[in-house]
Amino acid sequence: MRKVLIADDDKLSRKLLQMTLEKAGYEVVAVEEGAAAGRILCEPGAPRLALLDWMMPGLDGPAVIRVVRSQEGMPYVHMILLTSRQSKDDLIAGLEAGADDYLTKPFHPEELRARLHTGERILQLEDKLVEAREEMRFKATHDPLTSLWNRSMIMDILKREVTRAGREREPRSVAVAIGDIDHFKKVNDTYGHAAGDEVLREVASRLTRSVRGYDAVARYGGEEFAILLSQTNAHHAQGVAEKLRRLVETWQFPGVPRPVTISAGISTFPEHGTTRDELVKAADAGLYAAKQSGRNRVVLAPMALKAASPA
Ligand code: GH3
Ligand code: MG
Ligand code: MG
Repeated sequence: MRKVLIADDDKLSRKLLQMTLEKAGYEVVAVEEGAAAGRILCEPGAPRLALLDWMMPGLDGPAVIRVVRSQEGMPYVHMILLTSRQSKDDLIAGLEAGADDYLTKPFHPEELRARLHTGERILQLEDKLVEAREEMRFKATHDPLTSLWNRSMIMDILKREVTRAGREREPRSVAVAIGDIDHFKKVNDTYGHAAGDEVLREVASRLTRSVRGYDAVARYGGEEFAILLSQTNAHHAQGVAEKLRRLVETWQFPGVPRPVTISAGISTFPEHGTTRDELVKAADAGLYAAKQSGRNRVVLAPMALKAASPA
């Protein structure tokens, strides 16, 4: 049922409003002062429609509106001021406080219902807009096939994490792992692209399930994955990557008779570099070495890389 909040200190007017709205099918929450209205409208699951009397003891209508509008991250509330004031200056002040609409008392029941319908239409549009924005945000930061973070997002996350780790008095270690499916082209060529896609999805889901909630897993390229392990040293990162490698190796993908394997390279902050790009480059070098030495293995980036890179 649609919920609406009424705030009016005048008992008769409040009862009249309540009756009219209940008759029109609304669930009514009625309060007699502004502070209660402000509190209720800021609670989770609050009514998204509100009729606020202008003049109330304590917080008046415009003050309630200001309180509600100052909250961030809340669903939009459509607020209508009830006023016996007729002066244009007053109305302008009310709208400037953030009111969406106003009704003059004594109200006309049909007009009241029509105004609330307008409010509901606006809320529906607002919800659609928020949904579309969320969807766009998801699409901009995630890979469509696996729903993992995409490359640009993991690059942002890595940069943020490395910068943060570098600021600490006692530098925290951060590990970066880059994994690549071995001979993936053959999987596609032999079993078809759809089977290849399934393998990518399953590898993605295994990687996600094997790390902690505050680690980040991304699809870094076609069949490449990047993992950020926060507060993780080289020894621990190697253990995690090794576990992931085995998890993939031992999985029998339906429709893919031969085992699917991954190779991975690992680098750690601050040992292999103090910037994101140095760490990515080092992890890539580890991956290259893993491929060169026979695949299906995890290789910690050579330390020589840092010594060789310009300061
Ligand atoms: P290596 O062990 O050296 O990594 O060999 P590889 O065959 O895995 O590497 P290569 O780079 O030669 O081939 C990668 C393949 O990944 C080629 C490309 O068609 C496939 N690929 C990339 N993205 C997708 C995708 O979204 N779906 C599927 N099915 N295949 C993909
Ligand atoms: Mg590959
Ligand atoms: Mg590759």
